[in-house]
Amino acid sequence: AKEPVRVLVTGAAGQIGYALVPMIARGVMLGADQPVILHMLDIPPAAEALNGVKMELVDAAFPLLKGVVATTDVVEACTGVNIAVMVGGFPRKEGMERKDVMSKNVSIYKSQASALEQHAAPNCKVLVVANPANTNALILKEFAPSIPANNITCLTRLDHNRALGQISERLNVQVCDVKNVIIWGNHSSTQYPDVNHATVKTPSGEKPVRELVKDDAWLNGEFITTVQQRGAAIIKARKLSSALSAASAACDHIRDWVLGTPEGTWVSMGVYSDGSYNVPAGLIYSFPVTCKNGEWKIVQGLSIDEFSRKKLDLTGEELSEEKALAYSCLT
Ligand code: NAX
Repeated sequence: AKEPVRVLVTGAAGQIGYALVPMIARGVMLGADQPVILHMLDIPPAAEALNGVKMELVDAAFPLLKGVVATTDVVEACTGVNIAVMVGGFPRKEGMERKDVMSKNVSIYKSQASALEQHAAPNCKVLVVANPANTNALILKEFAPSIPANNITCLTRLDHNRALGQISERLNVQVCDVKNVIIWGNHSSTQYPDVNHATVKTPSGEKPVRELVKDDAWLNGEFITTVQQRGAAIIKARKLSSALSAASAACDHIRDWVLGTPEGTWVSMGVYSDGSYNVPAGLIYSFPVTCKNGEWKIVQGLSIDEFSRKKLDLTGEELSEEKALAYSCLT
């Protein structure tokens, strides 16, 4: 039998946490043959609710779940973890300045970075979900210098999956037959959902999405804004932000990273930029990646037209500004 993997979920008493922990305990994230020990962290005001989640995990009698640590102590939470999914953060409240929200998250991610660096298992893989996801991940990277930069990522897989979903609905095809969309840049409304290399599996082979949709105005307009604004549309409908889709995307992100992407398929991940596609180095930016043996690699050599170039640059500029704002909070 396999040794259990320790998975940390911060903000585990929250909405996404509540959807995510049962998925992990059922093997959705790491596979149906991989035992797990869940480490759940939240803050003292949520301690009682967190304990309730722990009770439900016990009550669910998940065969793969070999233990549960539920704590408000960040060191206890981080000790020995192999995977860390960072969902906890400070949400933007009405009337708050952007800088104040950034400042709260910078201080959270700075201290959690140190705890992970000192107490996590070697080679721990980190996924930041909490917003501003890219910049929180960058702060985490800066304050955990002994964790390899390539081990620190942020979630744009939800945006990627939303793009697949929109194409599948538009063409009335199965979502599993659509692949290789790309989310470039920030997990924010400046993200660029790109279908220029996306394909659909048809009875007569793989066909480009553009050739099948036959409506560039839609693909360059409404499609992009629908994906960019989908989070807001969910809030409007549910009066709560996306939770089950975010949890599912977090599982997809870690599963593909650890177990690999299928041959010929790429996914989107927010990763530490090396200057590929002339994106400024030193940002956590969403790229198309393939994964193998637990490592991601940016897909190289894709053609970028003028329309796309502008959009890649715009979302990169926003990330550079966020980075500057985050650094200004440190002093
Ligand atoms: P909730 O407010 O329901 O849950 C957040 C939880 O984090 C709360 O239980 C809170 O007590 C806890 N928390 C706060 N500070 C903490 C700290 N220092 N350490 C540990 N826990 C802490 O929010 P939820 O709807 O679950 O969303 C969580 C985060 O995901 C938010 O930042 C949200 O903006 C972000 N999202 C990111 C997405 C992405 O694709 N990257 C999509 C979904 C989601 O909007």
